[in-house]
Amino acid sequence: MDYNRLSKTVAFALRHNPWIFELELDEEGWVDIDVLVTVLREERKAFRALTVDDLHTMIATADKQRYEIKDGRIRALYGHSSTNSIKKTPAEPPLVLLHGTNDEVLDVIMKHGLKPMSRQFVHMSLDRETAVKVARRRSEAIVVLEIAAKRAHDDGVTFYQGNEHVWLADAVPAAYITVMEE
Ligand code: HQG
Repeated sequence: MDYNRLSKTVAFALRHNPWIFELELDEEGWVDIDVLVTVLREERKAFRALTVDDLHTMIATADKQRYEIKDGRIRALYGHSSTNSIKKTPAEPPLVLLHGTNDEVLDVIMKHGLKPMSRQFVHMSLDRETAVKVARRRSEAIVVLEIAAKRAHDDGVTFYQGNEHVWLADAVPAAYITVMEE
């Protein structure tokens, strides 16, 4: 089993295009794990022998905590497209969060703030290493931004926790952003 490929297919289904598999996510993004296994078996040749155990192994061996399994259901913890309206519980963020991005969009971000773009939320991380990795997906010319998360939260910006390392927000105004590393 190619767990990396499986994770990408599950992201496609649970973050971006559930309707392609005729999946109906509930408002928190959950779907019955047996239903997901059945549709992936039917719709993807590479996964025609897929089992629930494979999904557990995929999660246990992943470099990041992208999915959660609970009470026979599975969901993506972050990364959802703006077309899927996922309800998250607001939470108090740490003092500071980081966002890695590329040099080309720095000016517009420093002027207009961080926007969710094609996703439902802006994604930020607790640690520099994650922020750098996120940024390097797109470019070598990266910047790491520091978000005054606690101050933004106290001023009314809503934050949500994705997983242990990833935090989310609807948007982050420029007033809370400084360049940490360019
Ligand atoms: C940028 C992956 C112009 C933003 C990653 C980013 C992460 C703006 C891009 C997670 C902007 C959106 C999310 C503005 C933000 N003007 N550009 N006002 N505001 N941007 O992919 O944070 O491995 O939607 O800086 O590792 O890069 O798949 O977000 O460059 O955790 O689990 O617009 O997805 O996780 O890009 O990545 P994305 P992201 P997985």
